[in-house]
Amino acid sequence: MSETRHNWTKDEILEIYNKPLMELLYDAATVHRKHHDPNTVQVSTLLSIKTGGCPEDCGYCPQAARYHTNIEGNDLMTVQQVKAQALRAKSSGSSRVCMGAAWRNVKDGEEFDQVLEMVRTINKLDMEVCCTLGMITENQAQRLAEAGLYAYNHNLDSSEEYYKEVISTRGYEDRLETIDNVRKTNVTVCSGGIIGMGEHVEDRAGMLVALSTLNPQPESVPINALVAVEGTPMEDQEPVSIWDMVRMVATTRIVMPETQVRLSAGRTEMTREGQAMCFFAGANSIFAGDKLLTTPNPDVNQDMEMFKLLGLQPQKPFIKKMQPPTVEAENSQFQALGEKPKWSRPDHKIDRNEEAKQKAKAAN
Ligand code: SAM
Ligand code: DTB
Ligand code: SF4
Repeated sequence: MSETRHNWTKDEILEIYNKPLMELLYDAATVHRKHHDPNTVQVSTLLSIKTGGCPEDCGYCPQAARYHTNIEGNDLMTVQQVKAQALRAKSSGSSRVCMGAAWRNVKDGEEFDQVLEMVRTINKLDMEVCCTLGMITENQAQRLAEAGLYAYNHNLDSSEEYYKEVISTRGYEDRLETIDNVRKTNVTVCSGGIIGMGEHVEDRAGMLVALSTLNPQPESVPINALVAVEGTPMEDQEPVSIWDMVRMVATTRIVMPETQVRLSAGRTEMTREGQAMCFFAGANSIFAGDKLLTTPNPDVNQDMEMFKLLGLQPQKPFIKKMQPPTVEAENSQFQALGEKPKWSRPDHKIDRNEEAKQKAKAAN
């Protein structure tokens, strides 16, 4: 019988997070080796299939059109480009590809059809395929499932309270609704967040309450350290300390014992010793390749050297769940509905975002 609990409280999670470090590490490592092979780490590759120009105002994100960052925007990639990149990732040891698009939400039409074809193509390469495309309806989630999507990433990012300080163009309930739409299909849920955005430890615990009380819990939880990008309202945030990262990973592992915990953005700032502590504390996945979506990431050869040093092995795909069958487009049960989903647009402004907009205007 599963020992996974779905009733964690904020106080309980804070108590775990604040334990003396050696005790926290020991507890997390004990849970980790009970549910996972401690010497195996999944290697995933990120592909930014549509970059920049996003209408949202997520305060951390270099792809938001309103923040004048130095990233190169791109229209949707072709299926052939995506296939070539996925094959390259597979040959350098990746078992999972995560395709990201700088969209607020998915719209039915040619571009979504093209993404469905990308999903079918990568699934046929025997790799886990994940997408992160913004908000989706249940019908869109079903269409992705039929195309063979293995996972959908949609982060809660922080606690419900702090979320309002970071994003004003959508609400926490919109995020939960998309996660719920994914849950109605056989696609697995990937949802986590970012630390180092100026939130309190209580917000980190609040996010872990929101994730761990989902039933079932997300199969995958990425923990990102903020990459503070010039031009975003968070450009001046101090890098998050490795000790906070280790505590966050360990606490995530303890409250979500079966999930894949992903040591995600921010690894360029971490030493090998720091990352080794994160693996010991229960992280069992990394994103490899010299770029995340738009920001730098360690070189894959450096990562493979680290794996060798630590005796870690890259994980094979489809360990937790069978490979999903791919339904060809002509046999699909689900079609474009062209529905107009009712996503919310909360009625508030974020001072820090307003300042960033003014600064960008003045600079032009
Ligand atoms: N547009 C989609 C959405 O927001 O759901 C998908 C792409 S979005 C870039 C995916 C995730 O990347 C965000 O939810 C956030 O957690 C993470 N992310 C974006 N910018 C980041 C940054 N500067 N540092 C750390 N994580 C970041
Ligand atoms: C996630 O939680 N982290 C990844 C993945 N899911 C899509 C994205 C990190 C993006 C970091 C900023 C950038 O490179 O643009
Ligand atoms: Fe757009 Fe996603 Fe970036 Fe928010 S995180 S601005 S929704 S690309």
